[in-house]
Amino acid sequence: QRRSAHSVGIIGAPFSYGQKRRGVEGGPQAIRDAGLVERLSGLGCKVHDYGDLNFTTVSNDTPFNNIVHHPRTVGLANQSLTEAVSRAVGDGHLSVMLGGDHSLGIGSVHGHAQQRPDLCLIWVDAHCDLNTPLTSMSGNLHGQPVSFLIRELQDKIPSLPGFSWVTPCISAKDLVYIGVRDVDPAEYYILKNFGIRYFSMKEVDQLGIHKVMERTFDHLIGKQKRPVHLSYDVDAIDPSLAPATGTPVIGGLTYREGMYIAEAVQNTGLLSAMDLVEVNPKLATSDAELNATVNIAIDVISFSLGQAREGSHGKYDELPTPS
Ligand code: HAR
Ligand code: MN
Ligand code: MN
Ligand code: MN
Repeated sequence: QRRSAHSVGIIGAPFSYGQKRRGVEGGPQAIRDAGLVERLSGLGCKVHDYGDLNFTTVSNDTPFNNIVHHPRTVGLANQSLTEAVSRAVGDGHLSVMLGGDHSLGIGSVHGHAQQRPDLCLIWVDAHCDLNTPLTSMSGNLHGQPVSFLIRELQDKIPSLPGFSWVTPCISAKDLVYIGVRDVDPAEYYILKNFGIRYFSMKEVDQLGIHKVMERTFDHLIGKQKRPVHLSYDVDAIDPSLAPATGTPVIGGLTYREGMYIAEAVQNTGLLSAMDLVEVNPKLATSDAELNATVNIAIDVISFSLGQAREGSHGKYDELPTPS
């Protein structure tokens, strides 16, 4: 079957204040330089590049509770991202947000939900990013974005400076994690007590990635079709394959598992927005490490948008005949 070509809106989000390692703000540039737009055009996508957002660093951005770093700067960045994603989806594009650190998940999902309030969320990550500002041990907001998004959790979320605009936009049942293998105690408590569906690397081993995706879709879109938001943290992939990232965790997805997830999401026909985050070019110790990580990022996006390992239709309706 011929896939209908996607109209894709690319939003660069060069932002790093959701964690402490500078360099991840270089992700969008590195991913563009390696030829993202050309790859997507080659797939038949119509690409509109919105360029990079201009983020402001708020001065005197003192930590919340002496722990949570840069709350105003992170809040403001996500506020402008939410507008950008909402505009892209409103313009009729499939929104592709290039991070930047994963605190940007707040604005991306929130902006998507402005246009598609019935969306569901697939979070592919070594981490759950589910700490609240009161449970975070690192103080890094990239370990907390999902806690701001879940309705049932809101009476546990303190008001953070810079975050007054944030409204939760999904329920616990609208979310599935894939690939997790580094879960903090408070995150585990939330997973269990709020009934959040998750497939850790243990389940990937136990079930295989095919059944993991089958169960993911049964849970999220088994009863009724609705828009899918795919938030893909490159650290979900094993660090031997994608080393240039800030919080690598051994024992991750293989290349084939990582791409299978993307292909399976594409095959639902319901993908409406995605994020590719946590590529940090400065943490590559060689050109080979940088290229490997950036190429995997581009592959994840391409497979999510219609590239297929089995090949795909497009160029040939009929074979050339010798005259
Ligand atoms: N759970 C830890 C924390 O709260 C580590 C989070 C790391 N997060 C990311 N994004 N790299 O997934 O800080
Ligand atoms: Mn993450
Ligand atoms: Mn992660
Ligand atoms: Mn099957």
